Amino acid sequence: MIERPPEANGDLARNRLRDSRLGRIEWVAETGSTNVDLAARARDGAPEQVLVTDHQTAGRGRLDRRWESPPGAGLLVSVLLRPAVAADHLPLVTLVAGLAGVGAAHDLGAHEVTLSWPNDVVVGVDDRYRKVAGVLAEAVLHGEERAVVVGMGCNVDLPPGFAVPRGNDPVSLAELVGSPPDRADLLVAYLTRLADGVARLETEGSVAVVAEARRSMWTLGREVVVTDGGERIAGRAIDVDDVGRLILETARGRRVVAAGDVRPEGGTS
Ligand code: BT5
Repeated sequence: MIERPPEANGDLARNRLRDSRLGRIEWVAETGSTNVDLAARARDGAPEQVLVTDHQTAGRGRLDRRWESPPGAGLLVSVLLRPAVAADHLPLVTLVAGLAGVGAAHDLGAHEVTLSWPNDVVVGVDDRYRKVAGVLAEAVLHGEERAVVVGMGCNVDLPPGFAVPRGNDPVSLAELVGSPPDRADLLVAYLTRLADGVARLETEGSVAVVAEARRSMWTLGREVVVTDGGERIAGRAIDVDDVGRLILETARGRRVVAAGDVRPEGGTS
């Protein structure tokens, strides 16, 4: 559903986030990928800003996967951040953004939404999950400068029968709350939480982010399989460490995982 023209959605969000560090917002009808667009701007030295679109023709997931979303069916947003954090804390931006996505879904009434480490916003169904949103954070190094472009695709109102590859089971906020939320409201909720989360990361380090991740993570306490490149690690997810890595208890002892895809043991979702 397209609530209003993109410029009007952009005006609405800009007005409501006038005093935020993320108040520089542009909402366009269509582009290839908002992450690619903002990465190019970051390399040109652009300041912190937000790009939203109704439709992407080449939406990206991690590892060159695709993010699919029919026009108007999702919130497709990228944020160019220049966080004042140490390089080893940059991966925490993925968690901060995922938690902002979870919080924004709660703000709009989808209280069952949670985080699947490291980048999926999900709803647990028995031992599986359905994917509401995905986060893609990419570092951009240019000269001495460093930026992060963090993109989120969130399913707002998917058409019946919408399916994606790789065994992911999409679900939309409309299905969870009974009617499609306004994407400008969702954007404002998300950016408000993202700006807060990044500010906390800058001022307090990882403590608050990790504490929130421990509270809101679907993954913790579950038997999971993590695939990272060719490696497959099975174990119980027991914690996240102070740089956001997942700690697994495996048959061969503890393993600390920095990246990868997490699936429930024996599951495909
Ligand atoms: C992600 O990757 O989940 C990150 C997605 C980030 C998308 C945003 S949209 C705005 C910004 N601009 C971009 O170009 N990208 C970002 P990953 O964990 O690799 O998951 C990708 C997988 O999710 C795909 O292989 C599909 O299985 C599944 N998928 C694709 N579209 C989906 C959808 N609408 N809902 C649920 N799952 C989906």
